[in-house]
Amino acid sequence: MMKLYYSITSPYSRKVLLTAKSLGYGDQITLVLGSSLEAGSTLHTINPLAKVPALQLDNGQVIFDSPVIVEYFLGLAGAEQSGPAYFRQRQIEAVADGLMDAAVAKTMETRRPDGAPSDFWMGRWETAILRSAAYTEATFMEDLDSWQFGTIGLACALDYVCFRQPDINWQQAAPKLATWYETVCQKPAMVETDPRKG
Ligand SMILES: N[C@@H](CCC(=O)N[C@@H](CS)C(=O)NCC(=O)O)C(=O)O
Repeated sequence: MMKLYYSITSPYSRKVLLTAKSLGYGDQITLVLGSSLEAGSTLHTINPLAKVPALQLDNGQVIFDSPVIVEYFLGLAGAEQSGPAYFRQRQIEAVADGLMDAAVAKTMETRRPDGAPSDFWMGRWETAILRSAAYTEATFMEDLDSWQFGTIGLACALDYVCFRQPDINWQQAAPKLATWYETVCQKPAMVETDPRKG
C-alpha cells in the first residue's frame, strides 16, 4: 500500500486524495495523519519541507509536492499528460494551488505568534483570491464540466477559502463560479472529505 501523509484540513492533501480516487487508486492508499509541527515525526524524515501531502511508495520512494503527486497518479493511470486540454487543467490546478497558498497565508497571518496581523499582507492575499476567482470564471468556465485534477483542485481551493476565510466574498467577484462550486460540493467525494469534519 502507498502511504499518503496528509491532513484533513489541508486543501492540497484533499486535491491529491480526490484525484487518486477519481483515477481508481483510492483503495491502494493508506492515509497517515502527518504533523508538520511535530519535530522528529515521520513526516519530517521523509519530506525536508515538513509539509503535507507527501506520498511514500512501497519501495520507499517519496513524492512531493501536490502537483508532483498528481503527475505521478496520472502517469500510473496512463492518463493524457500532454495537449491543450491537459494544459488547461494544469493551469486550473496552478490557479487553484495559488488560491490555496493565498488563503493559507492569510489564515497564518491571523495566527502570528509574534504580533498583530499585517493589514498589508492580509490585503495582498485577499486581493489575490478575489482576482483569481474572477480570472478563473472569465477564462475557464468551459473547462469545468469534467471532474479531474484541475477542477478537483479548484473545488478544494474554493472550499478551503469558504472554510477558513468565510468573510471573503469571492462569490460576488465570480457568481457563475460560485454556482459551479455549490454544485460540486454535493459530490459524495467532496462531502466525505469535508475539512469541517476534521
Ligand atoms: N506546494 C505544496 C504546499 C503544501 C502545504 O503548504 N501544506 C501545508 C498544509 S495546508 C503544510 O503542510 N504546512 C505546514 C508548514 O508549512 O509548516 C503542495 O502543493 O503540496
